[in-house]
Amino acid sequence: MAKKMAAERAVEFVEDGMMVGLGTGSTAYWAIQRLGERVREGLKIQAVGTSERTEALAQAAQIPIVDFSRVAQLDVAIDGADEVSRDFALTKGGGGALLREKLVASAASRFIVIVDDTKLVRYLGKFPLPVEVVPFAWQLTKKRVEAAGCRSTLRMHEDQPFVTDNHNYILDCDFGEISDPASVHGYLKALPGVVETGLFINMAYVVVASDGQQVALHYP
Ligand code: ABF
Repeated sequence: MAKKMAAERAVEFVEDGMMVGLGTGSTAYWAIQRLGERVREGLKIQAVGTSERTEALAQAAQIPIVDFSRVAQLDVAIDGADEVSRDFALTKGGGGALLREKLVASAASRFIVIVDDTKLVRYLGKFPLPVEVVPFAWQLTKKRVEAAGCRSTLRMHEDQPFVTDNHNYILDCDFGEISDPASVHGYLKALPGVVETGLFINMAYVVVASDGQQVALHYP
């Protein structure tokens, strides 16, 4: 399976003594499973998770988890993505963990994104862009976000607003094609009430796998 192949290729970058950031999602799941196998074979690593679920999966795989507050630098972070554009910009946050994922990615010497080829797009935007906002005055923030040229929807869970691990809300924003992710990100981040966007720009080594073959892409 392509996701598993991409994940196992990414785990090859992990060496003894490393501090590893672990992401969320079904592709990152395979990276955690493979890392757990290597830990049981003797690999000595420590890891930080980007969500409570990730930490639980890592502990079940016997990967030693440490609190991020005790970590200054990560050697490698491995995570999935919702979309990867031709110039390796990413949309992330479909799982609602984008803030912690971006903090972990930014702390890593090498941030490796693992996807199957269904995630590759010419331009970002087919997947609605997740934007994390504080609950206070979120409706005002929503109006300002939409002035950037999108239709946005408050992410719900059952019949309540979805609440992130950081006690914030998520607006899922449909911009159509995002040809200039950096300017969209910059505009949104400057808005009061916006905590983070799911745009990850010029951060990632991207490992793409498709059934039957495997391609490792690096950002330019
Ligand atoms: C995390 O997992 C999120 O940023 C992203 O939304 C999701 C991708 O999940 P999957 O690998 O299951 O497609 O990386």
